[in-house]
Amino acid sequence: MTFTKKEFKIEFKERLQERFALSVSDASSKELYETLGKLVTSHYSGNWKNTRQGYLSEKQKQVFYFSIEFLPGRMLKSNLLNLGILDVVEEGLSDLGIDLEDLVQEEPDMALGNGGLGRLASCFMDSLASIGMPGNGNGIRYEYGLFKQRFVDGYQVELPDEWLNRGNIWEVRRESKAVNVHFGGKVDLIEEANGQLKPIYRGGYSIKAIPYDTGMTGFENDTVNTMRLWSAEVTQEDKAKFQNFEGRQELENLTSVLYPDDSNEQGRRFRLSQEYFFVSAGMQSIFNYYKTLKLPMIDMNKYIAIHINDTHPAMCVAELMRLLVDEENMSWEKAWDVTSKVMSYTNHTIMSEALEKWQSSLMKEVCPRIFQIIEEIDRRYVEEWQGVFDDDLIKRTRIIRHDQIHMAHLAIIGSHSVNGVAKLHSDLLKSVVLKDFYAIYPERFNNKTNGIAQRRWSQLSNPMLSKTLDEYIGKSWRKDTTNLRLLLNHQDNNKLLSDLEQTKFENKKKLAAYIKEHNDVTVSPNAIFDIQIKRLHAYKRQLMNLMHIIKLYLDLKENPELDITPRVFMFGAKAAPSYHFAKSVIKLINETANLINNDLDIQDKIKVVFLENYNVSLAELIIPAADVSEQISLASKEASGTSNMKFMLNGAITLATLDGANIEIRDAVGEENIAIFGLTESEVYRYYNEQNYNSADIYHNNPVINRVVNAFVDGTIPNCCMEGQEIFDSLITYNDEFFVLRDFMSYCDAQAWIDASYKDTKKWGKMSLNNIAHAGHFSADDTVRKYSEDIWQIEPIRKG
Ligand code: 26Q
Repeated sequence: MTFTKKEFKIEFKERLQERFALSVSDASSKELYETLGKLVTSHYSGNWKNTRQGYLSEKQKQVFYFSIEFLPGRMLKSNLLNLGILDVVEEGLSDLGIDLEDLVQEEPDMALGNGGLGRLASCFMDSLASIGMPGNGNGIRYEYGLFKQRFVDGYQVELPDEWLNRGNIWEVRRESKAVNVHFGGKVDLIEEANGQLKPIYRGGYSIKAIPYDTGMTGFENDTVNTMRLWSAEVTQEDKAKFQNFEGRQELENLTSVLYPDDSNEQGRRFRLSQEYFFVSAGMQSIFNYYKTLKLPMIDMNKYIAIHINDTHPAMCVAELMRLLVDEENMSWEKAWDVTSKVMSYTNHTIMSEALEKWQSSLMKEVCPRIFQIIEEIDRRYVEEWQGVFDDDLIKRTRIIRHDQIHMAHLAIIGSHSVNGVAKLHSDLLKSVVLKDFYAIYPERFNNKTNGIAQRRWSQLSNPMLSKTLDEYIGKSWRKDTTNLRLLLNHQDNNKLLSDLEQTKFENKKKLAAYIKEHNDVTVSPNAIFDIQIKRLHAYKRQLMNLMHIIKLYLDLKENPELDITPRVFMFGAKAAPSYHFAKSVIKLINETANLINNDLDIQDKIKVVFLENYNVSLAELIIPAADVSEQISLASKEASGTSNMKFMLNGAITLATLDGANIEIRDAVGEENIAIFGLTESEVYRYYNEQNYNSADIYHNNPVINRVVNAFVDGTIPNCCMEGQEIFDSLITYNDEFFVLRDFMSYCDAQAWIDASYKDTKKWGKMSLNNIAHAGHFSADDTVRKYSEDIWQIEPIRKG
């Protein structure tokens, strides 16, 4: 279904009148946005219905992607693009005197995630629909998304993200599909005549789970899949029942807030309840769907695949067992066979503190039947392998150990596939993190390197670059980004190189204007825009970036005539509210920015900007304007990274360690088009094995490092005595966990290479072109195709 510009204008005006009794000139941006939103949803609602009915009538195998986070950002433009009406609408609105961008700004970011993992889930939703795969999302509809970040006196302050305040035009509340999720109480097992154990529930309470569905439109293909997010509601009746229950307040607020920690935070009862809530609600709704197909339960794996995105939904394994054994009276053995064929699991982290564990006693309280089932899975696991593998191996890999439930173990034991998110990461899973499991189930392990929704990160966020590309290589890259390779035929086309440079310059001007408005700092678009945007984490080493900035500052103070290419260092990062170290780094960066930006000696050669409240929409403004992409985690720590892929697609040069997907980026663009530095993963592990890293030695023996580290404690950076001391201690007293000092000189060399290379405009332009040309490697469409073939065994939609 499509329309001409004329038809669009008529329909738009009619809808505006119908809904608000207004004409264009009287309407506010918000009213215009809502009108356009409704027009868009009505535009795809027919295909949404048809897609769902098609799956049903064809009984197609579908995947359900369980993720405790989704991070779609804004959806208006993405939907317009996918429906093939972006240009018509933009022009039509312009005829009416409306700037589409103004309406876009009215949409709050849907920020129901912390970072990479949630954004990946949303890129996958886009890609599943765009390649026409039967794929659904299942998650939580948090009333408050990730906190809004403000800086007060250089410190991070968190404010609630009230994204639903003004309504959400994309969601549909489906009261009729509500289910109850049972919490607490006691469960007795009674043996029945046939020997099966039947659970009898005593006490506890149910919480009503209401699904809110959002249509996920595919790119120009009539497919509209569903992302289903669950909201908890406690009825008046329930409230009366649990008057005295101490956790009642909590339960009422079960889906209020997203936990703002992207690792580390463990053991909170409330988080466990959130996990069981969306797992149980999602599994029940899949079960209800499957029953309408009237197929044998034992065949479920032929029609349903369930994906566990990190361990947060790992209870899916036990919940499916519960439904099959308790509700459908299937034997344990048969149910287990079905369950492990249905489930698959992705690991996103190697940081041991992020591996989820729960106290047995807590799980027993929150979901007693699930705890029993996990105990039984654990018991049978031990029984199965006793005598086959040695006892120590079994002990290390069993699910319950020292009264703790290891969620990754549950996910692996209950799945037929376990994958990492970049080649190096998947290798490390096999050789280090999940080595024991690799010995037991080698056939389950595989790699699926992450990818990005390339249409969003090029066509939508960088229309100027997109137009330039069209001019030289045609439009085929818009559907298939491997065609970006056609650019390689134009490497020596000076006109193209200068056009690319010009688009970058225009994007930098846009970002400079934003910075002027929000940070009141003037930055020149002629300077190198050097950018690090990601969660603030010690392993990501924003601190090393800061130390290099301090070094440049001290060098310039000593010799103001120093010839360096003007550079703007930019940061965007939220710190988990309880992550002390990360918050100190934010304060230090802000104070350093203040110091440098206001020091006349520096003559604008360097500027430092910390962009407040980094989110998906801000990323869409920042990435097109980047010259340098900072990907400087300690080798082996970043599972993959995905912003690295977005920067590359927008022509930034990657400055990176050989970590995560950076390695595959280097392989794609070639060594001459990337700046690599630092320890390799094997060198890092050698230090671990030999336990001979000593940061104090480096500090005492290297005068450059000595001077920079001292700047944290000698008053060079004003107003952060305490924070400076903490950082100093982390580096020297606590032996620099992430080898910042070890990699620092090598990082400075790489930065010097960037400085020199940028001066050679042609060389830089060619490097940039090469990065764009090879970015097709990292398309989420391809990644999802591989998941579909190798793991989920699903096929593109059959049109009935
Ligand atoms: C765990 C327990 C309790 C509370 C919170 C958590 C928690 C929440 C979020 C643990 C981890 C996360 C998120 C992890 C994440 O975003 N990982 C990133 O995943 C990306 C997509 O695969 C990778 O590109 C990144 O390298 C990885 O850091």
